[in-house]
Amino acid sequence: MAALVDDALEAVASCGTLAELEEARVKLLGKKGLVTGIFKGLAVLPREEKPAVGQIGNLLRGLVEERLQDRARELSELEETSLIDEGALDVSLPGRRSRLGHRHLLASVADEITSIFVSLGYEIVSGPEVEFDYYNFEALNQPAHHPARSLHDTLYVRRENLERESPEDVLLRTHTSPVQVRVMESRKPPLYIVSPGKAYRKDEMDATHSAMFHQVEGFAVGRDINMGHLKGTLEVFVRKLFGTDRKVRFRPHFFPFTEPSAEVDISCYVCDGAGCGLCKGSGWLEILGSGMIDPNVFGYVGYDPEEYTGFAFGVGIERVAMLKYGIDDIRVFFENDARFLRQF
Ligand code: 2NL
Repeated sequence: MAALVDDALEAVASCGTLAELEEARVKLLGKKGLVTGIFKGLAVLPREEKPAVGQIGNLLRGLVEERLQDRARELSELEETSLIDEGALDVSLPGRRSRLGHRHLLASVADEITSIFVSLGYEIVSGPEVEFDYYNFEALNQPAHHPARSLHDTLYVRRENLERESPEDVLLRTHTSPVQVRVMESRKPPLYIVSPGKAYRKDEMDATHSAMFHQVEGFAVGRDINMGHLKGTLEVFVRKLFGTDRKVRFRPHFFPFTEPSAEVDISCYVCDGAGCGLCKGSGWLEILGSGMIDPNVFGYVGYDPEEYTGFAFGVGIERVAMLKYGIDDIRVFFENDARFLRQF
């Protein structure tokens, strides 16, 4: 028995390569191996000898496994050293550096916009993306059947009453204004709020449309807030975002929730106002929509329109990001192709 053990351990120790070691493992521990043979032999032994021989078999198996592992470690170290000696493995080569991840372009543009308002003293508020019709439309001066409230453009989660549009209808918000309605409903002026977030429309996706998009809306409400405050604030904002060499203009517009309303344009940075493909010949690029909050909105949130006035605005993040970074297809923001994302 002692000779058997010596032979087994010698068989392991004498292996010169990992391949030889694998052969030795099969010879010793494999199905037809030496150690396995001891256990097979138990069947023909007298009952009283079985425990002792079984115990020896177990000890031998444990010992052989241990020596196999030790020898494997020695041999792979030897192989590595000889690879280095031959010059096949250059351990002085620098490692492969993994690229550091970073924020999505839309997230950093949204941050840039909200930070400008935070620097002006505004507070950031967010709210639900699944909203009641009441907060998304009704309280924003667009009651049922209002022409500006097109069923075709809204993604409904649940229609309460299919005969008529109802304020209990549940939908995916079409702008982040409902967050602001909720703030006004629960707090008293003065309020200076920005609400960044996702909004949804029932749009086919193309180069300029996406069913999910991002907005930063904001508003200021207090006593005696007037159009001059709107102009001053938004002019500062646009200058900080696009630089002081852009001209800024306010152009009359219509929104259901503001009166009067204005869109804000900057002089085209491609042609500097001369007219080109980007600005479609006008020399101007539309940046945001704004206006003085309609007194009807104050009625819904329980403010006295004789006591309070305010302005509000909405900025499309995708549009601003596309203009700032010369991107001509909105889909690249959502395809998550790393070759696009890592450019910014
Ligand atoms: C646009 C236009 C706008 C507002 C958003 C607003 C919010 C409340 C009350 C009144 Cl709570 N107005 N938001 C006002 C004017 C324009 O967004 O073109 N956005 C991309």
